[in-house]
Amino acid sequence: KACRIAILGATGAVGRTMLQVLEEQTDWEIGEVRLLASPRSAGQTLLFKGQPLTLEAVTETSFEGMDVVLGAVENELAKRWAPWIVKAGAVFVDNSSAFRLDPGVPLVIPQINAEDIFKHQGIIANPNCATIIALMAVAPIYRLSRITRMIVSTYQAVSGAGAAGLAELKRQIAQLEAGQAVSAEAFPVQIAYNLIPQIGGFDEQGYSAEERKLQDEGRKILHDPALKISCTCVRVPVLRCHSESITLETERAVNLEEARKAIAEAEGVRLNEQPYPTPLACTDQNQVEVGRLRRDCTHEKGIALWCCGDQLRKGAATNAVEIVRTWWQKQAAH
Ligand code: 11C
Repeated sequence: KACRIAILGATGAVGRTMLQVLEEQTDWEIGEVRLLASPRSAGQTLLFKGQPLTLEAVTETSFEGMDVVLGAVENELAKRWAPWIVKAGAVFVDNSSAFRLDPGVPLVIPQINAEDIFKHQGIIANPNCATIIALMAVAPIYRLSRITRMIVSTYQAVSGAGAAGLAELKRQIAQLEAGQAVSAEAFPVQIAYNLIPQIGGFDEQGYSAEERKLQDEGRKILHDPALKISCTCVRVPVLRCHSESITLETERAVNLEEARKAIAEAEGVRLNEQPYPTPLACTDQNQVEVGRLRRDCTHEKGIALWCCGDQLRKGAATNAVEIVRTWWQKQAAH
């Protein structure tokens, strides 16, 4: 049976990437694809397998007849439409952060905790992009020995903030080249030729929302509430692909050769030490690349590494589609 899939928020950076990733699926059957967006975009078309698909304005009946709805909208809209999706009998695979920490909602990276998919009650959450990329890199090591502590610094591309973030970097560069004043709208301050150590608002401890997500979501996905994670999330003037520097401590000492082998053999991850992953080289690929593997010289059970992943693909669309595929293929097997 073919899986009927709607994309809620089909015109955004993540929604468009979801459509592209669906187009690339070959080992399971996708039936009707329905594109849902705001009334402003209704009537426009996007190509799917060479055929134009017309965007429909989302309404309370838009989800009827669908098996799955892929969510690529902000929290408020995800909350607005979730009850209607569930009522229509579709599974909502949501990329917003609205439901991620809800105990009744599985938060899933299929290569790490696929079994959680089957505990869903209508909604499955897709994790934050920086969280997915970090966990894809460290999970192979975690499987060798529990990780007790992680220190993460992220270097996050502007497209993490959607199409508006991309447009802002390009516009500011053009304005600076033309000797014009720049204005900041998508980011708190100028991003062109700059770094911004803030993604989301700060809490009372001084962590930003993005940093909190990495901590809270990482613990939930690994089923390890005691895992200590501290991070600094930084927006960098890169168009696409998040990069992360990670230092971790394991319960038992893991030697580098073991770690390398585990990373090299892990699904969805590529070990790249020739010479190292970069965001440009990892752009538009589904795999997360890991390199710069070395001993942390400050701790006997410590390992340091560097990783890059396309946050629109594995950090968002690819992971969401993999959740659907895992769920659908198991359904089909019964
Ligand atoms: C960014 N990671 O790069 C953010 C965007 O929780 O899904 C994604 C926010 C989220 O700005």
